[in-house]
Amino acid sequence: MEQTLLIIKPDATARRLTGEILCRIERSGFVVKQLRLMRLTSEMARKFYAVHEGKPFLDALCAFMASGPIVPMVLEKENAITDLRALIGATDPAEAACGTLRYEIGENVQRNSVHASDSAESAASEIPFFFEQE
Ligand code: IDP
Ligand code: MG
Repeated sequence: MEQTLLIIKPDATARRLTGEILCRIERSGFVVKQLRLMRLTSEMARKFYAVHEGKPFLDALCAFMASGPIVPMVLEKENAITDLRALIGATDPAEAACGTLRYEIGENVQRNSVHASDSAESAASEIPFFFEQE
């Protein structure tokens, strides 16, 4: 069994899509192992997105991530990391495949509704950012 981190971003909590996203995730075979509702400061967002230091979109991304409630969660499933990336779709909702979460509910390349770890290394550092070891 593999674990990965999903975050429901502020654009989705603001539109009250948390339940719909959770429903899609559970129907796709993921087990919710840990979950919380919280707010980030932009400083915390900057630490979380340290890999993007120097990118032109980073300041706006951190302000957006601090603009409202987020729902980070640990999900478990076989091949959880790859399968969750497939379920959420491409970063830009305009380029995301039909049927993916970002295609269906993402607003634009920044306000794309969800974050998911992109590798085993990312999951291993992103899960402890939000959750104690179970
Ligand atoms: P990912 O979330 O699909 O892994 P990354 O390239 O890791 O995409 O970017 C992290 C987040 O930064 C994206 O989910 C999105 O919110 C934001 N972002 C990425 N590229 C752009 C851009 O070109 N303009 C504005 N925001 C962006
Ligand atoms: Mg990424």
